[in-house]
Amino acid sequence: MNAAFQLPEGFRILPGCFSRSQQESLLLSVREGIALAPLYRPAMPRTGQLLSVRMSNFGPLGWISEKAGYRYAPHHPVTGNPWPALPQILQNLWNDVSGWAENPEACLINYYDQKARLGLHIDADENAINAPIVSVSLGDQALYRLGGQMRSDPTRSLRLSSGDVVVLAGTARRCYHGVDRIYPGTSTLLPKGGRINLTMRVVGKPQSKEEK
Ligand code: MD3
Ligand code: FE
Repeated sequence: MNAAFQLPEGFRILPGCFSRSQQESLLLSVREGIALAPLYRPAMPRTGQLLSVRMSNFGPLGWISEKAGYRYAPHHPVTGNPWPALPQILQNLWNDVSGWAENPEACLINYYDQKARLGLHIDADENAINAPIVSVSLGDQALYRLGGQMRSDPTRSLRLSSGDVVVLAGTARRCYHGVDRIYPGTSTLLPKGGRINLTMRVVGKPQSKEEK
């Protein structure tokens, strides 16, 4: 089925990058973060329909979705407080695997319960479109789908497990991707099940209207 699909240039998966004990300490940091910046369900632009994935962020900027549109914002949309700082363990991962000199400004926390999904999309709200994205999976396995730069391009499905890290650089950074399903009961990391994905991104300065 995937015979014709080549992984895009710049796609790198590091299976089992985090050991169980590292996953546990990362989870503690995530819990501290979401105690300050609770997970919330973002609304889709225009329709206001709620996403099934719940979200929060670490770092100076957070990715938020509202009826008015998607954007990076310095404050939690519900509490109005600044996002908690990026945990050192994630900064260390960025330093080890990104190959990028600038620090990530945003780390999106996605929480998937057993029914949550994320439709096929491109991450295009960052100005720093050449900076890589680094993502970590925790908890239940996910069926992750990766396509090409056009929605109609063929796609390939991969299973992501707890502790896996994915680095998206080069062409891969601009490819369609999504999460088709969660496999309940495939990890013991989260006592109530589900999956957490952490995605670090450089946002970069907004371009002026003239530059666009
Ligand atoms: C491939 N999250 O938050 S992470 C997202 O598992 C998002 O929660 C998914 O897509 C998740 O935007 C996938 C891995 C990932 C992140 C960005 C990508 C894969 C990507 C950008 C381009 C291509
Ligand atoms: Fe994405």
